[in-house]
Amino acid sequence: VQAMIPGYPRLGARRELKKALEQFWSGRITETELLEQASTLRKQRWQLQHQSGLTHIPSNDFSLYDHVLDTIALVGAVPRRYQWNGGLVDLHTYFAMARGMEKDMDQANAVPAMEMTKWFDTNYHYIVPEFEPGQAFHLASRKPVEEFLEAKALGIQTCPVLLGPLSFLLLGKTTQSGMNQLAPLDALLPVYEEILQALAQAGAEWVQIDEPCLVLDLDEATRAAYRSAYTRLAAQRAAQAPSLRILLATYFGDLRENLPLALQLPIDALHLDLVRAPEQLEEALAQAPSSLSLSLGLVDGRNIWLTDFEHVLTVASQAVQALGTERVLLGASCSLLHVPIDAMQETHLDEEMRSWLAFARQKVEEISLLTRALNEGRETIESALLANRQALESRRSSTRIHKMEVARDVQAITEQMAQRSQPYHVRKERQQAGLKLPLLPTTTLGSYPQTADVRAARAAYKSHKMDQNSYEAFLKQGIEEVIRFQEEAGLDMLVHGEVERGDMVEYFGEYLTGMLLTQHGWVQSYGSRAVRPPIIYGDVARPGQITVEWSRFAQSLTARPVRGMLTGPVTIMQWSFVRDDQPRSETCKQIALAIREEVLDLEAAGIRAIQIDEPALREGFPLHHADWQEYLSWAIFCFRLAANGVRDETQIHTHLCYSKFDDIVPEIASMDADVVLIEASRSQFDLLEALRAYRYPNGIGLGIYDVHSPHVPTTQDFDEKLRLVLQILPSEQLWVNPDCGLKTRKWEEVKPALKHMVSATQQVRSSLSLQT
Ligand code: THG
Ligand code: ZN
Repeated sequence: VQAMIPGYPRLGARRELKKALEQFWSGRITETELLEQASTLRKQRWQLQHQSGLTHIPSNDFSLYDHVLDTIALVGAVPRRYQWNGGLVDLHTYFAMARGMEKDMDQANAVPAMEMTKWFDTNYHYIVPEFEPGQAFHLASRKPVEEFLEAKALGIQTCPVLLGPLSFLLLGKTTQSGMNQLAPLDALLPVYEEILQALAQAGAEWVQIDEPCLVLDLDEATRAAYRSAYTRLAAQRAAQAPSLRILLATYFGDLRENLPLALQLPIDALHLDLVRAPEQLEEALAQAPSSLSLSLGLVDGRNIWLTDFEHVLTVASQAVQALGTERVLLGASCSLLHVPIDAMQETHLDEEMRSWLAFARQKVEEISLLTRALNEGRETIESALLANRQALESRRSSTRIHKMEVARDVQAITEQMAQRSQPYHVRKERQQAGLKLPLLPTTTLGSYPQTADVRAARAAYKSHKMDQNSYEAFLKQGIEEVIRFQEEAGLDMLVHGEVERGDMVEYFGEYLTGMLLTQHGWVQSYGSRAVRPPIIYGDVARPGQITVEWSRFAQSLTARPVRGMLTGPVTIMQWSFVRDDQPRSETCKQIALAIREEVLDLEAAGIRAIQIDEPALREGFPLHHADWQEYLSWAIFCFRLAANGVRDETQIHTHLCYSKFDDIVPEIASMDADVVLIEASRSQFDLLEALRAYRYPNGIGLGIYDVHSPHVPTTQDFDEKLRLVLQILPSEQLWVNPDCGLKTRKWEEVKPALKHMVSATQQVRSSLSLQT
């Protein structure tokens, strides 16, 4: 039995890569220095994995930005606008695709970065490849070979990881509508043949080809393309690299009707995610041809809990019995990219809590131990088995996890609690009687620029260098500035600006029981950016008010309505590590009850509109369409449970972003928020059409200011956009707002942009009133 992982985190235990990248981008270190630091990081990863006893050690799983972008560079699929000269893709071109490119210092002439989107149902974002009609490819990077040789020079034989050709195409977009997504396949395969041959020549024995798209619903044409592509690659291998073996990796779900296909592909090993989809093992064992090995993804690559050794050994032993030790690999369910690096760095946790956790380093050790038990007998890891059993037992029976009151409150949830007492049109009038908003009300999403002094003050407060009174005074001043600016800009509904919050999920995690924050538990979000997901370890409850004082203070400063600002239960859960000892739906209900209490306290404090953000609603969607209904039934219920305890007069807003929404308009409607503020900068027209076609009934704020760009739109720009939207949706329904929070923008950009947004709205309002 071989010990494997499909990939390892890249940023480093102290986010060394993030720091090196940001220094390089700001010109403080040279390209050589950046590459040296990256090389040092890779060396550390390999040595650690090697010393722990992994036998299938990945290479090329490292990336300076993103592995899909690496693949774009590998096959030379650089879009024309980056003015690449066609040779090897240099670092300048690589980062231009990732981060955009300035031309002649002229902002208007800048080429924006390539689009980013969510990697399956994770919080990781990849760069979306673009394919044009007649797309040409050629080998334009030697990264996989270089990294393989780099490890080899350290005396470590690695298994290079490539994103497979089908997943690469399926995850991309075509530049011409109607173009077949798989049209470039024939042109692409020769580059894969070339790279496989180069790897074999360099001495690679195994290559891991990732085809995560095999866990999606595929049509017959796509399945046929899988068959023919892998058959072609196998024929070429037989001719040119007969000793090279292919491990085809799938993860994040079950292959379902693609399983027979995957088992019949001419490959040497198939990796299955047996954490997300344990049930597929039985069929795989029964149907695997005798030439195929199975790689058992039994250690959870998406969560941070200690592995249940007995469970893994039981399952893996079945596989060994069926296939023999030679044909079994044991490993993580997916790349460890999605977990933090080392639980031992969390020194603020007590010993017991830490013993429940396994981050990437610990998982590598678990896999090595378990593999040893399979190869050399259980007795060789007896003390580890005992420690594992004790830690699991301490978690199972801990009084820190179960709270009687929470169980009781969840038991008492009724359908009616999730239901507003009146339909939208009745509520709308009652809300308007108090809010007295003009036609096309203007507002912003929640956060305002978080300047260096805000971050410095928060850091000083957290490290006890600033006392509570000074910090609170600082925050109040920040809130007052944001309120005064919004009044001056002429916005109709105000927000307090969220100066007191860092990451929205971390913020709520800090105040809810049953959730714990880490100090170093960073997980890459995109490029150099990372988040620290909280760990939901126990029953979640709200011990006291969280945001109410800040909202009350903000409202006391102005006569205009100030909206309360909360994160929704689905998003808090989705962006945290969740319990594995109860269904996600239960965890979500607990969070929903906690947020509901906060909503009701905001209402009682005189807040007339409350926004409950659910930006992660979409990414939580199951990968198979057939599972959507089950998810939606509890996820949307939890949102409604959090939101719908309020009186008719209280206006509920929600905000959705980071994804495509035109295919879930009915689901959005079933959330029954009075206003949905929705990001539509990417496929605005499709979304508008979908909303119109469905006759979406409630208020809609379509983001008409793209906050992800430094560009400041003019009044004219906003005016044109608004009039376009008004051709499709009725003005009585529309709000005017940016498409996301303003946290990462600069005040110099935000101030003129919002003023232009308001003046364009005023122009449009007066021309509308002239027409009637
Ligand atoms: N919070 C969480 N997940 C998210 C987002 C979020 N996922 C989607 C999207 N927003 C990802 N976007 C970002 C944007 C910026 C950063 C991270 C994710 C970021 N992080 C800082 C960094 O890496 O330097 C660290 C932040 C900090 O110091 O707290 O800039 O908003 N959970
Ligand atoms: Zn947003």
